[in-house]
Amino acid sequence: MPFSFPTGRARFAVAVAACALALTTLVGCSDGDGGGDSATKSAASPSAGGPRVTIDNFKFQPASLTVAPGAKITVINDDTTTHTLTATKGASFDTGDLAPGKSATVTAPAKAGEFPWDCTIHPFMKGTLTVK
Ligand SMILES: [Cu+2]
Repeated sequence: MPFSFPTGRARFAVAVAACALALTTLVGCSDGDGGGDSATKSAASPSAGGPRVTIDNFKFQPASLTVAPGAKITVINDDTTTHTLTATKGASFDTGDLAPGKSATVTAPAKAGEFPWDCTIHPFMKGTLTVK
């Protein structure tokens, strides 16, 4: 017999053991980093304090945002496709193409007013920035 059953079985057992070990290590690692990671993430989201817009499911959230003149706005693409957040009138802020999972920072105009934006790839996606 070219194929030896016990050897195959032994290999399988080794593979399973290696997997289990890798899994344990992985879980151990993510447990260890987990706290740090999620702390970093939540620090980057609400506790960072800055205004931000999240893009998800072809929508800007929030679709209208009020900020101070010159404020830095973090734009996060949480969607599965590329989007932009681009001023359409009266201002020139633009994230450029934002791949899924990427974020960018735009600067609000220094003057008060209402500045509509859209996604240049999906013009039906709209929002408004109010500066005051
Ligand atoms: Cu889009």
